Amino acid sequence: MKERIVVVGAALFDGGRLLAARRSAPPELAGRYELPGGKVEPGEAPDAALVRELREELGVEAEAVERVPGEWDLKPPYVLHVWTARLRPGSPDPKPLEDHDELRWLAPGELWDVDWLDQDVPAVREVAARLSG
Ligand code: 9L3
Ligand code: MG
Repeated sequence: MKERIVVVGAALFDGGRLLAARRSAPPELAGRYELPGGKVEPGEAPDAALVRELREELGVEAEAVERVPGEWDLKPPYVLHVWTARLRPGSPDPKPLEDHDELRWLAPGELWDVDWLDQDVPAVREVAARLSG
């Protein structure tokens, strides 16, 4: 059986806009936008990992809403799962802390205005399809 490690990415919505976060590292990914998130730790629930990653990366208090169907290959052994998420009442606004250098809130018509990581494009497409459908 092939080991897979799940990376969770957040489709974080606020007021109908989707957050896109520009990576500052590693060099081969820097400058491209992603759905923020990271690796699920051993024994950790994926939705808990998402909340933890958003707290660490953006300083927000968020909650996972639902899994977006699909699984997208990253650099082996990683695979990307995406969850929709929202800010909890009273959460600080997201700030780029350690892993990002720019954040953008994208209105539905602006989803393709940023240079998404190639690996995030199919996931964003799925998020977009569910928004419009
Ligand atoms: N990754 C790709 N798309 C994403 C996320 C959150 C992560 N939306 C890739 C980048 C790294 C690996 O997964 O190669 C682990 O992510 P991180 O822990 O560096 O954020
Ligand atoms: Mg990350």
